[in-house]
Amino acid sequence: MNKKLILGLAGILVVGSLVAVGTRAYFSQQGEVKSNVFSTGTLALKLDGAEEATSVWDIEAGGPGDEVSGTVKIKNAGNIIADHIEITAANTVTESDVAPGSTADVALDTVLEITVLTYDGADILDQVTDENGNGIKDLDDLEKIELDDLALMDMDTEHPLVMTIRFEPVLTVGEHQGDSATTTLTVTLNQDSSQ
Ligand SMILES: [Ca+2]
Ligand SMILES: [Ca+2]
Ligand SMILES: [Ca+2]
Ligand SMILES: [Ca+2]
Repeated sequence: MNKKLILGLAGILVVGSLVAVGTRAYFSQQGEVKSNVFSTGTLALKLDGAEEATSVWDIEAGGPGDEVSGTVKIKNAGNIIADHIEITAANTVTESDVAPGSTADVALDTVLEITVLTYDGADILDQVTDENGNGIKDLDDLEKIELDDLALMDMDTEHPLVMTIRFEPVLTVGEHQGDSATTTLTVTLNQDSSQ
């Protein structure tokens, strides 16, 4: 196997912003994590809306069957007690401009299988369903669902989200050579269980 799949993005950008929730009485706040590969970083959210820092993840590359994994730590860094977080994902796939990778029949995010997904050490992979019907739980499925009810009830304590992604060895083929994918995770911190 000399196929080389080079992944594209260098870092995570954590953006703090207060989310307007209309007539709702409760605060929520979102932070954005950008990377196609995880490594350790901390996403500090505050229900009072103050901005937080940026942390950077390393680039990794892989070929069919290879796995990459990492952790992002999420904490309530504010002074208002929260209840839980929700996480959504959005992917950007960039096609290679040289053959065979320039073929774009099957998007790269559909062959990047999620093999491990835990929050605070508990398996939450059950929340990801095979939305695109290709037989595996992948990053494309992740952007079609929402992870919800992930408890975050304490202050200033880091809660690790761990994800391992595998270049699914049968589905990852020549047309994915040189393609890249970027996944943006948006984490929303909610004050109340009804949110
Ligand atoms: Ca391609
Ligand atoms: Ca799938
Ligand atoms: Ca997709
Ligand atoms: Ca919720």
